[in-house]
Amino acid sequence: MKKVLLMAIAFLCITPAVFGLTLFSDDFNDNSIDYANRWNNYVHPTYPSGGSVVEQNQRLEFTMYGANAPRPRRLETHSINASGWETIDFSGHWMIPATRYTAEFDISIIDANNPSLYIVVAYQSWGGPYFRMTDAGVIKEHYLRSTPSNMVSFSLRYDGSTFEYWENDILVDSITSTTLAGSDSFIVRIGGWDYSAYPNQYVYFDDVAFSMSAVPEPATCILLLSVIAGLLVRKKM
Ligand SMILES: [Ca+2]
Ligand SMILES: [Ca+2]
Repeated sequence: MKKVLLMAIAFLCITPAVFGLTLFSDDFNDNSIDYANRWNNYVHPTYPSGGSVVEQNQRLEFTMYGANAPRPRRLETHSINASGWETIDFSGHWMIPATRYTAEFDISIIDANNPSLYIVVAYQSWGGPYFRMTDAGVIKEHYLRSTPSNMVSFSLRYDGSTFEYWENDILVDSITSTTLAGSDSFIVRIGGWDYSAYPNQYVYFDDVAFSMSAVPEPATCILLLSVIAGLLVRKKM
């Protein structure tokens, strides 16, 4: 029995299996935003909030109103510890029911310990709509692209060198970036802002999750192997 276990661990150590771990998730199903364990209101240092965010219809619904000033409305996750990650992934569903006036809808992955390190995936309504990817404040992608007017799945994936944006299981765009390569805890900020005189832009989110994959540390393998080997030797003695 222990020999089988030993061989299994040895096999895993020789061909390290990547394992996935969900570190954060929210289905937004109970019609109450979970500020206690999951979310904080994001307060922009310069601009006041405009609009509202509510959990209803089993999803998270942002309504934004700029009133002729840039007014953001966003939530951000509590800090997510992802020590030892090989890849990270923020996935979920979102939709922007109508693009009009002057607004943006975005998802940011931010280093929880250094907020100047972040990557943003955004749609903007004006002059387009446009799709955009920003790396620590530098625009790396910016082109015309229709917004998802019905719920689509999304996935923001990062392996320390390439950051990908997927929609409905299709790779939309990717950038090379090492901005977050050294980060081990993250905040995800979602929502958007409006800068028009007209009321009500909307963006809805559902079933979001932050996960990481990792490979077992070689040290862990050696430790496990030596423990099992020790047990085998003791049994023979
Ligand atoms: Ca809830
Ligand atoms: Ca839901």
